[in-house]
Amino acid sequence: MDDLPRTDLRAAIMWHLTYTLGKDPDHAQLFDWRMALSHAVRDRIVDRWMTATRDTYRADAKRVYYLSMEFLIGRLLEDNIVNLQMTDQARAAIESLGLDYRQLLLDEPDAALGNGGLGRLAACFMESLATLGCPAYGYGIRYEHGLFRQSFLDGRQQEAPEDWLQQPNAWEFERPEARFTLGFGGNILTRAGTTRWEPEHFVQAEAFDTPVIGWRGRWANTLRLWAGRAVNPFDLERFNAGDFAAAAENEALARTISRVLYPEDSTEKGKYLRLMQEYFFSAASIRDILRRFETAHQDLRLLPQKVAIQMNDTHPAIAGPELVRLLHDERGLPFDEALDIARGCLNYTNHTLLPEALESWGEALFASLLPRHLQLIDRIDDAHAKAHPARRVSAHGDGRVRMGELSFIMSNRVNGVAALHTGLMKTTVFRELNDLHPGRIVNETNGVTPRRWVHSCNPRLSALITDTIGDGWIGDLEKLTELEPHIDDADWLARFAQVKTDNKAGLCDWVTREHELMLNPEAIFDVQIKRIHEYKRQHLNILEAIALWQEIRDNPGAGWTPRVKIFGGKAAPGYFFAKDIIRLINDAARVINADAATHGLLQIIYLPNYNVTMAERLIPAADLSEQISTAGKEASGTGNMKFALNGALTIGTLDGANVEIRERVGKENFFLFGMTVDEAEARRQVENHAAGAIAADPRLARAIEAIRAGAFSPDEPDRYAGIVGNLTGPDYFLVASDFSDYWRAQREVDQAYADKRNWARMAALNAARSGWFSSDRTIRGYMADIWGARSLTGN
Ligand code: KOT
Repeated sequence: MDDLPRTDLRAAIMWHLTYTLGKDPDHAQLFDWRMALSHAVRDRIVDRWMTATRDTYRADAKRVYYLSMEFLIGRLLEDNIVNLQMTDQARAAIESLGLDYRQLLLDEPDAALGNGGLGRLAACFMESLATLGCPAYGYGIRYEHGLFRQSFLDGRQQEAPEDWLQQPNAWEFERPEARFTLGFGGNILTRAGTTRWEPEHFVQAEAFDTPVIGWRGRWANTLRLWAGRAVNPFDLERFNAGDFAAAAENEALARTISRVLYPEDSTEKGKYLRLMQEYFFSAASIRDILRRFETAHQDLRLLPQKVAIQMNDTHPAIAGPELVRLLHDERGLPFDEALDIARGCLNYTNHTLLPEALESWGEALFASLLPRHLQLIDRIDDAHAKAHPARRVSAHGDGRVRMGELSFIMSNRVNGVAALHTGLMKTTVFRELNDLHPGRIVNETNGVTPRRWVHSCNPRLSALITDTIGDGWIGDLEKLTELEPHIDDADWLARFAQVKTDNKAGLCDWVTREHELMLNPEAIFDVQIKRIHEYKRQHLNILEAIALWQEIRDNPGAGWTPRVKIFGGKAAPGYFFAKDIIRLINDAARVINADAATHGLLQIIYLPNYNVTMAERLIPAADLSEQISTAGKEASGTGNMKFALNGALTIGTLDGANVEIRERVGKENFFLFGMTVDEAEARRQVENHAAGAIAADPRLARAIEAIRAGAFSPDEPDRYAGIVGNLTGPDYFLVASDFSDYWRAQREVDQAYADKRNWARMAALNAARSGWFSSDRTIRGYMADIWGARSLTGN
């Protein structure tokens, strides 16, 4: 076998095609070439990865452990090539082999190991941690099936299983030796003053490692995902007795633990398997963390100096009691000391204040799966009550185990993800606990990685920025402010506007190819892409579209600014109201797109199966970013940041990070509408607030009436009785009450867009002033305020 070529990428690709894939170039498919390139790229990561691990051991540096049920990483090949700064080399090598580079990149399946913002944030954080040279591990679950694939049948969402692991994953290293056996159920035995848990069922967690390389390839960390495996995978006795299915039953059961990602977002389903998943990955991770610590240290009291654990929402909250259990029951430390040590390591990020999304478990279910942990939670509660006798806040009570309270009590720091959200945490859900522990809650406003969300996804904009201010912005996004002086240069601004025009043309081509629809490239590209949820108010958007359609029909010659409304996003399969919203958008799109009277002035398209790759396509081509949640309900949003960075203007409420985006880009460059948090709260107290709003706005009344009368569902006129009933009745999310102001802001958008030059100016100011929303800045904040971690690369 020829030696593996180390420097010539083309030769390395050929080598891997032959020796890793076992393929003759004459018979290789796109898949084979993509795998060969991926392996060649991976080789270039591995040395740096091992060096980083060795450096961390040598420096005995504090390590950060990011525990997350979701890592929505998308595709990795381009990310890795970009961060190794091998783009030109890789393109040249692939083209010299007669292949199309873009097409090859797009052959990779999205790793959809997440639902939405929470999982994508974890992915951006992994990239920024590596960029900053902070020693860190991501811990999660290696779901065999990521988020379901969405299609539409007669406008209705259909769900099909996603199967990214059907083909081999080039990036991961299986670690059969890195396994932990985890127990469930069983009994608690107390003997000679010591208590031990004797579980009844066991599964193994097997590690799969993916290296994550930072910008310019200076540092690489590990994403370690756990897969469920049986302790005794095969029962020979049953097999020999002829019961072949039963012989493999153990393995099948164990594997179900890491089989599917729960397609829930901001709703909590009390699923037994879900709690098993949470314990499975948290407990395996905690054992791995302790094992690594104990290879270098004997004194467990040093743990908080060497280990910072971040719990991404409450899904890993059981890590707290598990760590206490390992320190107290298994290592013999006194309970109070075990608790102090655990609390010194743990931190918790809250991502939502929606009551239905705050995790809690019935105590019977909890006790049946984790009996010892329930006892320990009671002791944790007792210790907390003893320290704060005046007030009683507990994790376990009234027959439930509340993971938010548990996480708070077990954490050194608790953080929100945008300034407004952090403030609301202190005054609402965690008011009592905040009073007891002033200073524990801190804010770390979210951010996004500029490598993926500007440089890779928007190559035209990236080239213009680099041509203008050099490439330092990619690793230091606040440098984008250096663009500001150029905005007054008419030629520069024309180039900036041309980037958007070209990106829109590219999107039009793709939509024509994939969806056989011609979009008007002159129109405002108005984009709302995110999970479908009442609080995100996609129904407010479609109501405005319907009202606009009616108004254009009334008065076709009124000089309307053409619009293309683009929707993307999945609904949780059991969230029927959200699925109705999807169907309504599709039904309305069908009727409106077919109307000759509004043709070219208003188009609506709902793109199926929204995912990370689709976001990378849509965001660079957007003119208008829809961030229209009811004030107080969107913890932060991160799509809002991606749009602003790519030169889209926001139409939005004072919610989540919108508030901070508006402060930074300037209020004259942001289309604000809607009630504030306080106004919304007051409005809900007004009797018949929705009916009042509808009576006061004939446009809104007419749009709702069209839906009610079946204008978009003539074959089933009462199809949207649920939506109409809600909008005219309880309307908790205040769609009706915010409609008039939304309409007003949308007409301001129309007017502003008509002045092309000024629109480009506003868009450029959005891009130039949004550099603060880099996840590098966010991670620096976590390192300084929460983890006490330092960079080993001097970043
Ligand atoms: C889902 C279930 C339970 C608890 C929280 C969630 C959740 C919250 N999933 N995604 N989020 C979003 O997290 C993002 C990152 O912080 C935020 O930008 C966004 O506002 C949250 O909705």
